[in-house]
Amino acid sequence: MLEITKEFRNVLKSAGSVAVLTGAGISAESGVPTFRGEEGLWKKFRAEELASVDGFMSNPELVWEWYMFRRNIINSVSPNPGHYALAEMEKLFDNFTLITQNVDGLHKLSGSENIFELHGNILKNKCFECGKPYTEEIDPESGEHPNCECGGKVRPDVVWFGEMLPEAAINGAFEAASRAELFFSVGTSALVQPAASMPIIAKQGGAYLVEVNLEPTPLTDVADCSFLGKSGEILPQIVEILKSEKVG
Ligand code: BV8
Ligand code: ZN
Repeated sequence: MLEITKEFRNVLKSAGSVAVLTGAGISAESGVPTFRGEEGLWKKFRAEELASVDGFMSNPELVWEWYMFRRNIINSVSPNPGHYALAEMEKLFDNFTLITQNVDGLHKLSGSENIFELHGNILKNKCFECGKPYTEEIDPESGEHPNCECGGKVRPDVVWFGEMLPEAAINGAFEAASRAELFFSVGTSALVQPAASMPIIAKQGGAYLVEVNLEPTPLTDVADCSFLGKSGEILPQIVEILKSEKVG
């Protein structure tokens, strides 16, 4: 069973408002490639090159191919125990906010409710020009890249590098981070901004900061406690301890 400090145990017991930031690592055990792991490369291209306006404008076919490749994976995977643990955790606190960098929709699928998707949703499309959602089916095999009725190019409804994050999501996430008494950073290399500043804002606001990640990150030294390991194994154990404290 996971060993936790007395201090963390007390925070678990007493925390009113809790926020969690997740990254690609929480979906890794579901089979979704992360960005910086060895799978971070796709046909020798880096995510930063493909998930960008320049990348799409210079080679829409290649970028569409990458998104279709990822959509096929995401349509074939399921949430893992790490996702389900966060959905259960949400029910155990009065005030719980899930902030995700992931675009795979697995948190919603696993039952989490109060979610801010900072970087959009890979399964949705929109018009590059007018931003209108594009709801027609796009056949991945067709190699076609439809245009919106306004003539704009249709693109995946995700936030690319250099693009602003959705206002509602970013404002809601910053607000939840600043008033959190307990903040978890799970499965993220804590490099991409502005998401990576959320744990820092929480800490500056007095939150107890917990990291759950497979490897050390820039947050590890800042965190009040850091669990190095798989989120699918660690989070369920934290929830078990939380449940025993709530009952106790
Ligand atoms: C913005 C959606 C500004 C798309 C994504 C220099 C040049 C250009 C830009 C910048 C620059 N410096 C800073 C920037 C800003 C830039 C940025 O931060 N760049 C980084 C690379 C330095 N940010 C932006 O551009 C953002 N926009 O700043 O706008 C602006 C201001 C005014 C006006 C206009 C604009 C937009 C960023 C959003 C980009 N979109 N995704 C898509 O998915 O296709 S980012 C994408 O990468 C993900 O969404 C995610 O956020 C990020 C990857 O990070 P992680 O999730 O952390 O994944 P990673 O693989 O890195 O790490 C996984 C971790 O999990 C690892 O540590 C691993 O050890 C761990 N792990 C693995 N398995 C497990 C595990 N942990 C636990 N259990 C396991 N089983
Ligand atoms: Zn349009």
